[in-house]
Amino acid sequence: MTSTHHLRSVLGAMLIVVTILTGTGCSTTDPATTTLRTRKNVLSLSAQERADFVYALKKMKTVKSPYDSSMNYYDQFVYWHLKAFYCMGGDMSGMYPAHQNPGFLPWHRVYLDLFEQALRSVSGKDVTIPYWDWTQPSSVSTVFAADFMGGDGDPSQGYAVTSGPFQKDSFQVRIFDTDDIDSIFDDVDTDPNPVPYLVRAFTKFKDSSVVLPNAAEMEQTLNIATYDSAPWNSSVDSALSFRNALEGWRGTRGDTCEDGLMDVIPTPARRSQQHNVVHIWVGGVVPSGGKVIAGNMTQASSPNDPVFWIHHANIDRLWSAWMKRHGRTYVPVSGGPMGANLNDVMAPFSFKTDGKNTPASVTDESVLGYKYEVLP
Ligand SMILES: [Cu+2]
Repeated sequence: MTSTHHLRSVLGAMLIVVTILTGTGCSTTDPATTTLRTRKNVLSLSAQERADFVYALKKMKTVKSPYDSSMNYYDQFVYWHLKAFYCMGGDMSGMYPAHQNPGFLPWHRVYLDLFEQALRSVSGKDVTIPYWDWTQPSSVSTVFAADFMGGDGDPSQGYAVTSGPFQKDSFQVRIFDTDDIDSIFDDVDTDPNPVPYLVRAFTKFKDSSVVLPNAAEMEQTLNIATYDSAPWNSSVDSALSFRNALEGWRGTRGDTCEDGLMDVIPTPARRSQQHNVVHIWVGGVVPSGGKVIAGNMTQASSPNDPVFWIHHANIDRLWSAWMKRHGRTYVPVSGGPMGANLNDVMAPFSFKTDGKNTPASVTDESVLGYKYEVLP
């Protein structure tokens, strides 16, 4: 009795201390928000956090996929992303609603969350996917440091990545775009480049170069008041579509199925923006060995390059930032491409038993258990 009473007194005293602590300075006392995982800016990571993230990424290559035992867990995600560009049944019906439509943001949100959960389970570490805010000029040297994503490709070795944890012979690429798949982001013909290592050609786009989006361009995108508009594809006027402006297809005349792959019909003035241009900036399109090749980030199988994850965490963060400004609204409710309507189940995520596989179910990222360190 005495010991129970004593315990109660101790607990009572602790509660008072906790109340005082939370009462001073900390504005939120909602227990639900205190348990959210935080996706941090890459610039905020400690050396240990960088090492843990790298460890988890590499561990994914050593574990079998629970969805398909013929491939490893990392490659499962690459395969889903590549398959999202296939025209199912010869037209665009039945495709995964991952690109060139309103589902771009919710599809990648579910996809990244599944990947984050996988990173945590295979590594046993408390990791989240950090975000790369490419509008911060100082971010480039941190992202591509030798203890994180490694550096640019080496032109004398076919633009192979030869530094950092994912360098040639340390990180194997196994899922390749098929022969018919061209560089997806700016409609340029590239030769198939099925090499088992990462390829990067920073800033190089044929005989010109590209730059990362700046803060003013990001602001302009975040201020577009409408989430998306008909015809719900890559040809929507960016003034009427935050999604299309952020995805970066400005200057296309729509989408088509060509050689079994979803493609865009370009206008002469076309130039990729925002999300797309970051893919091109990392991967590049370059002459190499008598061919024109695209780096991994410029291909449909872009998640082969781990930079994909930190880039897309930032895209997901910008969606959250947009909703903070304009409300948690999503369109279309109906009448859009299959899988991209508000309550459609997004393929291939029908296996999820938690119901978090429709656009409506994930507009609030906290239901997936995470938040961002800072929203612009
Ligand atoms: Cu994607």
